[in-house]
Amino acid sequence: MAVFSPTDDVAAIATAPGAGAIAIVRLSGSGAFALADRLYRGAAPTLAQRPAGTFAHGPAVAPGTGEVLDDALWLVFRAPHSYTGEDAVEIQCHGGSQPARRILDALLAAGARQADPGEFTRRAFLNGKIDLTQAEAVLDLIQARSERAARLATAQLEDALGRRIRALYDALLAVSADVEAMLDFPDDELPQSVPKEVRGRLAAISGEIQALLDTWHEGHVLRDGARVVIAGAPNVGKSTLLNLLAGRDRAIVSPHPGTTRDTIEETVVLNGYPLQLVDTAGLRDAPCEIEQEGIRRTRRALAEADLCVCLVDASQNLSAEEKSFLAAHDPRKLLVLLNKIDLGQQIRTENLPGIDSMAVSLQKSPPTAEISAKILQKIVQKPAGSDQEPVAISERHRNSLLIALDEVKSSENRLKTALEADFLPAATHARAALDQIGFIFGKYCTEDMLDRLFSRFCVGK
Ligand SMILES: Nc1nc2c(ncn2[C@@H]2O[C@H](COP(=O)(O)OP(=O)(O)OP(=O)(O)O)[C@@H](O)[C@H]2O)c(=O)[nH]1
Ligand SMILES: [Mg+2]
Repeated sequence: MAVFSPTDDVAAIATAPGAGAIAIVRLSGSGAFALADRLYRGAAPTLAQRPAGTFAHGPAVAPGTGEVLDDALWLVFRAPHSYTGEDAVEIQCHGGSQPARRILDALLAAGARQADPGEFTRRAFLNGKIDLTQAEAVLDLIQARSERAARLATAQLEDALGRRIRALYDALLAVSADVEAMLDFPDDELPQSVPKEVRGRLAAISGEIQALLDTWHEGHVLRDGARVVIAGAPNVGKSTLLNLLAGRDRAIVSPHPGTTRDTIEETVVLNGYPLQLVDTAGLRDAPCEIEQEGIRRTRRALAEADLCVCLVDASQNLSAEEKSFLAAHDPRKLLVLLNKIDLGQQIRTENLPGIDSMAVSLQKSPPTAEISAKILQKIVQKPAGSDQEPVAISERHRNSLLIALDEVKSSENRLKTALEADFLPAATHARAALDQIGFIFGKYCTEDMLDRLFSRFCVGK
C-alpha cells in the first residue's frame, strides 16, 4: 500500500473568493523558490537566498511581459519547517478577485501546477508532518459550526486522538506478536497463564476501543449537526418551543389548532452544539388537504430525526393517537414535554414509564436551560468524565473501530480455550484489528482513501 509522494510544484489561492483586505497565494514544492523568484521584483537577495521564516516586500510581475501584477509580501518557508514539509512561499497580495488570480496564473504559466483540493494538507501528511487524524482535524476546524466543535478540532489537531490511536496500535502490535510467539511453543510447554494474560490485555484494548466509540455521538452532532424534530398534536405548544430555543419569533403561535402547516427549520447552537430544529404540523386526522400534506411532511421529518421532542398538553388526558405515537417511538430517540401544567396536570412523568419526560409550562415559566440540557443529553450521549478528554471520533474512525472491536473480541474468545489450534485464528484476528487501527491514523492507507478524504477540502488548504 505504498503511497508515492508527488514531486511537482503546486500553487493555489488559499483565501476565500470575494472582496477582502488581503489574499494569499500558496506555492509548495522543491522548485518553489526558483518559481517565485521569476515573479519577484523586490530588492535583493532573491527569495531562494533568504533564510527561512523571513519575508520580503516587492512587486510581483508577469515573467513574460514584466507587467506589474501587484505589490506583495513574500513569506519564505524552508523544508521541513513548513506546513507541507517542503520549500514553500506564500504571497500576500491585495484582496478581491483579480490580484491573487493574476499572480496564480503567472505561477502556473511559469511551470507550477494548480493544486488539487486539500493537496497542501495531503503533502503535509505524506511528508510525515501530521497523521491522518490531524489532517481530518484541519477540515473539522475549517467547517466547525460552534465553539465546542472548534475546540475539539483543535485538540485533534494537537494530536489528542492520534496519541490514543497510536497507543492502541502499539498495545495491539505487542499482543499480536505475543500471540504469534505462542504458536512457536512446542506442545504442552506453554504455561497456562500465558493465554490468560494475553486475554486480559485484549480485554483492556476492547475497553479502550469502546471508550473511543462512545465519543462518536458527540462527534456526529458537532460535525454533522443533529436533527431535532418537534412533534405532537395540534395546539400543544410546538411552535412556542421552537421560538423559545431559537431565541426569536420564528414560527407563528396562535390558539387555533392547525396553525403550523409546513415544516419550519431553524439552525440553533445549544451549549456549543449545532442543531437543526424542525417545527412540524400537528398530528391529527385533518380534513383539509393542505394540512394532510403538512402531516405527511411531519412523518418524513420524524423518520430522519436524531431526536423527537414530543409535546403533549398535560392539562388533558392523553388521546388514543398520542398513546400509540409514544408506544411506537424508540424511547432512546424520544423526549416528552408535558406542557401547559399551569392549566392543571393530568399527566405526570410517572405515567410514562420508560420514557424521558419533563413537566413544563412553556408559556408561564419556560425552563429553557433545562430543556436544552435534556435535549443535548439525549443526542450527544456523552460518556461520563469525557469533559477532560477532548476527543470525539468521526464516522470514518467509527467504522474502523467497530471492525477492530469485533476482531479483538474474536481473538479474545479464541484464547479462552487455551487450545493450540485456536492460537493461529487468534493471531489472525489480532492482526486484522491492527490493520483497522492503522487505517485510522494513516499507518496504512490507499490512494483511493486519501482521494476520498482530501476531496472534501477546499483548494489551497
Ligand atoms: N396556558 C398555556 N398556554 C400555552 C403554553 N404553551 C403554549 N401555549 C399556548 O398554546 C397555544 C398553541 O401554541 P403553539 O405553540 O402555536 O402550538 P402548536 O403545537 O405549534 O400548534 P399547531 O401549530 O397548531 O399544531 C398558543 O396560544 C400558546 O400561547 C403553556 O405552557 N401554557
Ligand atoms: Mg405550530
